[in-house]
Amino acid sequence: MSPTMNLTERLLHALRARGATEVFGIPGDFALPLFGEIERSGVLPLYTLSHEPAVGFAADAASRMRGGLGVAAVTYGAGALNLVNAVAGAYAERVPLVVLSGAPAAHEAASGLLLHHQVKALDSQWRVFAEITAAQARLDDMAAAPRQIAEVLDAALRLSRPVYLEIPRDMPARPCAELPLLASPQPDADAIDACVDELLARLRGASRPVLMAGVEVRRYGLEGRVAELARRLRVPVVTSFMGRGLLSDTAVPPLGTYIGLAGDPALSAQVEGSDALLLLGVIVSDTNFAVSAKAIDLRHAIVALDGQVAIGYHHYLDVPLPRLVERLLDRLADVEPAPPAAPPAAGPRAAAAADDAAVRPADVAAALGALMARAGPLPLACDVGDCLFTAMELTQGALIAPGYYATMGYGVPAGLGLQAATGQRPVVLVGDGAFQMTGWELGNARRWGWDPIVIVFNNASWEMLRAFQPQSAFNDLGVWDFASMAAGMGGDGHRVTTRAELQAALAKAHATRGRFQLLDVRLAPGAQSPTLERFVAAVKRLSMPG
Ligand code: TPW
Ligand code: MG
Repeated sequence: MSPTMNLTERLLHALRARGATEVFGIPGDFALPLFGEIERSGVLPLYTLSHEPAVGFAADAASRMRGGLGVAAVTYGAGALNLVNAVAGAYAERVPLVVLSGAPAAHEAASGLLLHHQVKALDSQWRVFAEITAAQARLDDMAAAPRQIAEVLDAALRLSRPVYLEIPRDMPARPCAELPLLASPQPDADAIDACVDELLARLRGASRPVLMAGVEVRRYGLEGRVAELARRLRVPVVTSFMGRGLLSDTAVPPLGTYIGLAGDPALSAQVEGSDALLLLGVIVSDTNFAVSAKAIDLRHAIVALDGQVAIGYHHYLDVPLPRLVERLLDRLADVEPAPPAAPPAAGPRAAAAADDAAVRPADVAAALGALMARAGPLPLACDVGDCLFTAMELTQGALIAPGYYATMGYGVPAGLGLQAATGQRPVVLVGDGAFQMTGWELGNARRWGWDPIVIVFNNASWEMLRAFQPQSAFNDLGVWDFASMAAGMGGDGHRVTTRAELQAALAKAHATRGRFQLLDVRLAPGAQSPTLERFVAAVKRLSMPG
């Protein structure tokens, strides 16, 4: 007999067994008993933050960076509904994020009175989350709860999508039986074989095959296996926008990141001219394909995504990516793998200049590239804005960013989540507009022992929007003095206007541990990264009639 555990303890052990290493959260009265049990049991550390969007982004980042489940705990109504955008982003970008929400107890719901935090009906929140999660359960029946927890958490990992657990406030401390071990659903092996046959025939008949690795390769922990596959298939490898950084430490370092018209023209031509483009776990979207979705003829592509494979017009409906990759490797067991390739030259092409010229985004990429070349790679957590295009100019360091769903506000909380989950010190790249949304969360860093290096691309502007619509005055944000705010939040601020100051501040920040370091980089007005300039030019060209 296993020792008696309560519902919260069972849940936390189940989360830990599926890779979770911490819980991020903000309590409320409907969630106080749950939070009380999380703290008392000590099974996983609990990190509270200031605003629920950050709770979601931090938990998302923790999962993206280390694999396994991310966990966000909130209260019913006002708390949970504040989390919606972050969970939607996790759904869109395939992150197995677990939402734990407190809720009214059954007897409270039966009182006939409206409860505080209630929207329209008591299950309004449930219905909102059903739309943006892949599995849901309300844990209000202790006989059913063990199986429900196992099913929902297993689904999160299997589907690599967020899930939702609602925990009425009278349940967290109730005794709970052990969770069952559930068998995972078995797809039809013959169908997978047929798919593999067709896929290999298509590749063998091609003269210009290319393999593009996407975000699901990381989510399912397949990097090493896909590298092996590429060596045996002897096809050139690139990554998608969302997959940037994938395979860089393997024997088949990618030729680069495909970003269509915004990227390297030779690489784009190779991808778009391929007669057998194998897209492994690539989210096929306009950002991933950086405005040239039409340049890729999907009829000549092989798309493995979301548990399905499409080869031209043939669709195989139940082929999970891990099974597909394993079966392909089985078939290629006798093939001699290609010898390991040398990694491509690291770092951006521009040298990191240290003079009195005003800083441009490309200088930030160059300075970071030089720092990483000197001191080793640092993981990047990136927001949406020109900082994300600038990150594309850096080849070192792992990157987490909402590259497809493109929500602002991700960078700072993601950096905190990354450090909580892995212990690694992150570099956060964030625009001034995005920093205004969630930058405040840095105030939590000292309490939890985190010390990210935060680089604010301060251009007093929603510059990405201005790039598309220069005539609008509403994109002006005015100059905020972020450097001065750092001290009050427990960190060090550095105001940077020249390239020499950038080098000096970055070196100082890197050498200072134990306090967050904020570089308030005052960019030259109107300065954009080369990648954003190409992106905007391409979009304008494409949207011109004729
Ligand atoms: C939650 C729409 C996309 S880019 C952008 C906006 C408002 C401007 C970003 O300004 P920032 O960076 O951070 O100063 P930069 O380099 O362009 O100057 N609300 C959310 N997400 C998105 N994507 C938007 C609005 C948007
Ligand atoms: Mg800006």
